[in-house]
Amino acid sequence: MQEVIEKKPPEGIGYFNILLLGQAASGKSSFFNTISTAIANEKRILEPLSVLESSDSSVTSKLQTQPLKSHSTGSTLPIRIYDCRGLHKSTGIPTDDIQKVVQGHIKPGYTFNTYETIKEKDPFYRSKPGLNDAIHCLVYVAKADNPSEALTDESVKQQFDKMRSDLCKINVPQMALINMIDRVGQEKLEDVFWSKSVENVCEGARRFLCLPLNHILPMSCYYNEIRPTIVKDTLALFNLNSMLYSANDYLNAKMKIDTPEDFYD
Ligand SMILES: Nc1nc2c(ncn2[C@@H]2O[C@H](COP(=O)(O)OP(=O)(O)OP(=O)(O)O)[C@@H](O)[C@H]2O)c(=O)[nH]1
Ligand SMILES: [Mg+2]
Repeated sequence: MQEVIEKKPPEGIGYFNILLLGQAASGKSSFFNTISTAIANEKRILEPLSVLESSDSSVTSKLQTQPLKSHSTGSTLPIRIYDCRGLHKSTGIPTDDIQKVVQGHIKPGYTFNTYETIKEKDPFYRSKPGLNDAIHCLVYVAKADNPSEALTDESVKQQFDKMRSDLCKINVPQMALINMIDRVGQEKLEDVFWSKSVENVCEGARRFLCLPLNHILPMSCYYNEIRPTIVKDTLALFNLNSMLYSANDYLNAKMKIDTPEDFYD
């Protein structure tokens, strides 16, 4: 908690921008709510974003975020976690729009249209985005019991592959949140980093997504609890902290912080 609360982006950047992307009903909005709960630390579960029972198409249709307020400091943290519509063959986001969100062209509040990309005259279109508007860490959210469920359709698979290769070109850090690990294995959640079944799932996701293992984050969100638990709060904060480290490294590299001016001469 302390590390999360104290992290600040480099000077000139207002917020760490993190984008949650993934299959419908993988728990993107639930992760946001779990993070809000852990940071607020008010001994109750907060639900700023809507979560509904599993469905094929996305409940979330907008690019949305909410301020994350710390109870202990009383202030809003410099973190924007963007939640958006999932990848899905008939109701997902156009690949171009994902690219535009990452570049900072799309403002929060925009409702995605599966069939066409955002128009430049749209009030939610930002024509000249800066680093402050762009995404600094992209997080794929997948279900632990079936991480590649969304990609069984060829058109979604193509979209995903295109998006991955575009993102690799601009070096935005990519991570995967393997959610619903409560559905795999019998171990208690506090044993998540010792669990063989969780390791197997993360290893499978690593191979499938071609990401380093320390970029694969096992998670279980609040879904049936009445009160927050220390284990879920801690896991959520631990995962958020990993995202913030990546975002911070990316910003430092982009802004050439710690790079002497003559270094590349
Ligand atoms: N068992 C379990 N269920 C979860 C977990 N996280 C979310 N859920 C449930 O999964 C369902 C979908 O969660 P959402 O947070 O709405 O998923 P989403 O990715 O935002 O979905 P869309 O907005 O529709 O794309 C809800 O019924 C949640 O309660 C988890 O860690 N474990
Ligand atoms: Mg949602």
